[in-house]
Amino acid sequence: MRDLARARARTAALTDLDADDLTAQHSPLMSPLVWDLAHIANQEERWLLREAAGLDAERRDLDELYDAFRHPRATRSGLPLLDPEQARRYADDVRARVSESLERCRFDTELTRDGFVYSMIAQHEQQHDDETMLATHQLRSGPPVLFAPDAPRTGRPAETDEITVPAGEVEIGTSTDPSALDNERPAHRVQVPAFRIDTVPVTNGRYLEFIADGGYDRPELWSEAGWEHRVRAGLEAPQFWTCEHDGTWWRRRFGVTVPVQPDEPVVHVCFHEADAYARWAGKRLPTEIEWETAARWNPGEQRSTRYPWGDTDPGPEHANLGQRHLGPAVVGAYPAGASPLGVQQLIGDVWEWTSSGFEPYPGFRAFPYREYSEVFFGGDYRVLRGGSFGTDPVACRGTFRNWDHPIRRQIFSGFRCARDIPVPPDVADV
Ligand code: AVJ
Ligand code: FE
Repeated sequence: MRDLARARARTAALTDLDADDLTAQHSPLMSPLVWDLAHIANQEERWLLREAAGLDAERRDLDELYDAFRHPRATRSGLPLLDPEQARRYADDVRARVSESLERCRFDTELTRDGFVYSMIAQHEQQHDDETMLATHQLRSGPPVLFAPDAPRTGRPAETDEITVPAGEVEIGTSTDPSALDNERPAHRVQVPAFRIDTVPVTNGRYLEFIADGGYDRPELWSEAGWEHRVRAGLEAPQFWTCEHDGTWWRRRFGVTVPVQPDEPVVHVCFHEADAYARWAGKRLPTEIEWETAARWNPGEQRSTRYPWGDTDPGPEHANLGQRHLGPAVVGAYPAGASPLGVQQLIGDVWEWTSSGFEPYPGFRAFPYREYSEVFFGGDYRVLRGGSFGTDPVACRGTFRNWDHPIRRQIFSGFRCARDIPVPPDVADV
């Protein structure tokens, strides 16, 4: 219940705007915020009231209106949506009945065991808060309405740019984490060859070198689909960046224009930009298996942990999560969050693109509904890992898998690079 209450406080803060702002379509990529508000409540009604507690519907008539698969985001402002006051009241009414039902009945079903469905709904609300509502705030024009203290500005420089992860048979995914969603299951072992991975996410400073070296003008650095997109969309720099006449770079962040900080992770790049940068750097993006190996595998203990630093819940010393700040911290800001091998900032700051498409793990079973993961498998998506500064800890762990289209960059997406370990010539010869 604490997770649900925290989610609702955040939703309230993200919808503390006047009615025009809440019903406006700020971008064709996003719903009006008032849609998200009622969709969150409708999802909670379906799963916590009707399915988990077996209670009567509050507003079954709203199921169709707030079904994300029936209405594309760009069309939602034209629907007969609840107005902001009605949406808030609907969300409050559902929550009040959920609280009551929790005190009265205790079903033990697969859905409710270990609090799974309550965690699922808290994660659902937080995912909308981070990935749709916070992104809508970033896309919205006008004066700032969100405020937070600056993320840490000092970091301990890493001793090496890359970390070698030795080969091993590692555990990927989980069968025991009570809050794991269906696509994180089941746990399975994978033989992972040794590889190198960047110690920290790619910074704005490094990314500026790629731009200065003509990275956006050299088709050989881009995949075919990436170059086509780069030309069609006119990409020249990360989204929300502008270059002044004097050559300085600025970026708009939640309505405030700030200088691009060289030692912060780059954010608002699409998969294709990350992929081109990696080629320019003589590297590649990690697969999601490699990313999870770096984030969870403890070679000394030969086991996988929930987070890079172990199994304890994330605190402010471990990672930049939970919208405590409105942007990523500088690299090196979270030494306490490093993995046993010394890889830093895998959790928090920016979602990290991987080279992997979104596919089921061996033995996958859709639960509790096909539309969470299964219908997206095999589509035009790439997996992102690790969570951003806006991700709540309830929806962030080493096994958590996010996905989006490779052209999307309004999300809080960055990346780090990896590479194969070169085979020494004397070994290759024999
Ligand atoms: C996991 C972020 C891709 O936004 O489509 C929200 C999360 N699923 N409501 C999405 C989700 C249903 C999902 N992502
Ligand atoms: Fe949803």
